[in-house]
Amino acid sequence: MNKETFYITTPIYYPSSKLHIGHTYTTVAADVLARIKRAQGYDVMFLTGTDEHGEKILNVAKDKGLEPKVYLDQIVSEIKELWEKMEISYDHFIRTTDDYHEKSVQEIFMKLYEKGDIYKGEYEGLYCTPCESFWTETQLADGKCPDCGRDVQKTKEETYFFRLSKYQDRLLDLLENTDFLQPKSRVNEMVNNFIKQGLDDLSISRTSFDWGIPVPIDEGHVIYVWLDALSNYITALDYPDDKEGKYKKYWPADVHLVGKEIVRFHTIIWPAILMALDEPVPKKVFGHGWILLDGGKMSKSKGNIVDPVILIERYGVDAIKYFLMREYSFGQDGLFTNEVLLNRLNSDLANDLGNLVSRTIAMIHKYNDGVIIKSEFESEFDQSLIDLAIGTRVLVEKRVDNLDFSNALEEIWKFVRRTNKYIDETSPWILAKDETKKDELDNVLYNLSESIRIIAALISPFLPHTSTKILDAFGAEESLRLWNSSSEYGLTKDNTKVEKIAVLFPRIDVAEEIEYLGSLGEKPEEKMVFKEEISIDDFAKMDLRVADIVSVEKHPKADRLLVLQLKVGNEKRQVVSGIAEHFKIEELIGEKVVLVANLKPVKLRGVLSQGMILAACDDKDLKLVTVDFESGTPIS
Ligand code: ME8
Repeated sequence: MNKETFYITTPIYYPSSKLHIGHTYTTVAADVLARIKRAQGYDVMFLTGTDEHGEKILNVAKDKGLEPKVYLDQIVSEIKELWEKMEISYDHFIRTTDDYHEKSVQEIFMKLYEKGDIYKGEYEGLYCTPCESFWTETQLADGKCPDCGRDVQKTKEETYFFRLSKYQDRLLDLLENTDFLQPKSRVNEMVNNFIKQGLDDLSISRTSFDWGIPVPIDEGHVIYVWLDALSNYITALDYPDDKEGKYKKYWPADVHLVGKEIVRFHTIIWPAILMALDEPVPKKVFGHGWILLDGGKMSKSKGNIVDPVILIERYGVDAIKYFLMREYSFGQDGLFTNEVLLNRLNSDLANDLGNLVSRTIAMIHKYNDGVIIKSEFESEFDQSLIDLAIGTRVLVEKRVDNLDFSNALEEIWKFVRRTNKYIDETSPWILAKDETKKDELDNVLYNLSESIRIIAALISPFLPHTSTKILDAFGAEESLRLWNSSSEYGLTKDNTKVEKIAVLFPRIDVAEEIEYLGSLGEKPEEKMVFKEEISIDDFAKMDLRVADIVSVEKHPKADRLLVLQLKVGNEKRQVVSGIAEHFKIEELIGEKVVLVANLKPVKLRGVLSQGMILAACDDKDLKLVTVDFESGTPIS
């Protein structure tokens, strides 16, 4: 029997610079969903990739002095490395510069053209290059791009148009009367701000640059990035040729995961293109919220990004995946701070899960020589634990089907906390003191082990490593690791050996760690440039003395200079110094300064200077080096 299919996609990201934790967020969510669906027995197709055409990419490559493809190959391999580090289980990675994609997009263009849904005209409008988006005057926010807040350019050029307006009624029906767009709260914006305002036909080609897929019938035009980009979801399945039947098998997609700022493209333009191609629209588009930094969206161009590589290297992949999926409600925006991250890791991973596992393993070793023993005993606390053990899987699945990852994990953690409570309720350390209660103790340790096995199986799509470590430690056979076995109680066999393991998630000292993380954000120090080395003998030639400033006058010819009268022991010295702009005369009198006493006397603008005094200065400030010591004292 053919398995039921599940097709899930992330946006294809712009490789205009390194990806950040925001991109990681969408991709981890897609990965978790893909892993759960595979575990449930679906034939999953999980697609991600990169969106490589357009003016923005061209400009970045130009700035670096590279051919676009050379630049892109480099950065795309970094992106793939990131996904490897994050253990993203994608089935296919599409690049819009792949030959098969370019060819298919041209075929899509021709299908639409031949149908009469693409026609040539002239476009006049406002264009935001960083967002690759056209706007009308009314859509601007204070005259700027409503998405990124930057300037837009008036653009007038010959262009091919897609008859978006023709699909207005069908789009309205799709958005208002189906579950196509999730969360539902985003429907109003699309309907009221875009569709009901009246949809204009869409410019889908550009002539002002050539980094794009050429319009097959018109050499001077390249296909506008969004038609190119959105088509990836079907060209990756070999549409339109479909020689291997992938398109037939997986399309329509079960869900496109996207950030909220590109919901418009995915729920208006994309379904309209598919309608024009007479193809089914995706089953669902989910527009998730943004991870914000200090109230603003993280953005590559603003430079305020959180580097996922730094985080996973320090805390581990599982911890970061857990944090992203648990901390934020998928449909809503959420704030990222180091403190939020560290507190979450401490409370849920180090305390709740980590402690449960380490306490249980320690007790099994201390009281039962590292062996789980099945017992006939039943305690009054067992049933509620077992009910939750059996019931949690279905609750998790329901949450995941609604893309509510945070509450899916919360369902598992309710069970984790319940299991911890079971330890307190049954107090195995007290049972262990009474030989007649051995059966009761075995029962407690068995229930703890079996609960932990189920927890480990349930977390496997979210924290694959941690899951494996725990299941290995508890000697779980393959069949006891399966997703479905996470709702079957009592599978752990009598006499199963339990191994000791290292701490799963060490507790973090939040204050210390925040200081450390803060220091990572600082600019690396520029290397100091020192003067040429001198020997100790060279230095010994200098005669440095403490000197009292007795009186001060302005230099008669130079505003910058002051003429200082100094007392050095019994001697008097006159020094001309360039410190006039930093001090008032009266501030200097009485200061005990350091004089280079054996400097060859010179005349500065006609006034004799017998030595110099030492000062420290940067761009803004200057301070005299002072020493509270008897005048004339040598300094060495
Ligand atoms: O828009 N919080 O690419 P892109 C949460 N190429 N998610 C975030 C985020 C944040 N702070 N920042 C980015 C494009 N994302 C187009 C897509 S699809 C046919 C073409 C995630 O590199 C989120 O998924 O700007 C968002 O939609 C996507 O990255 C934007 O990636």
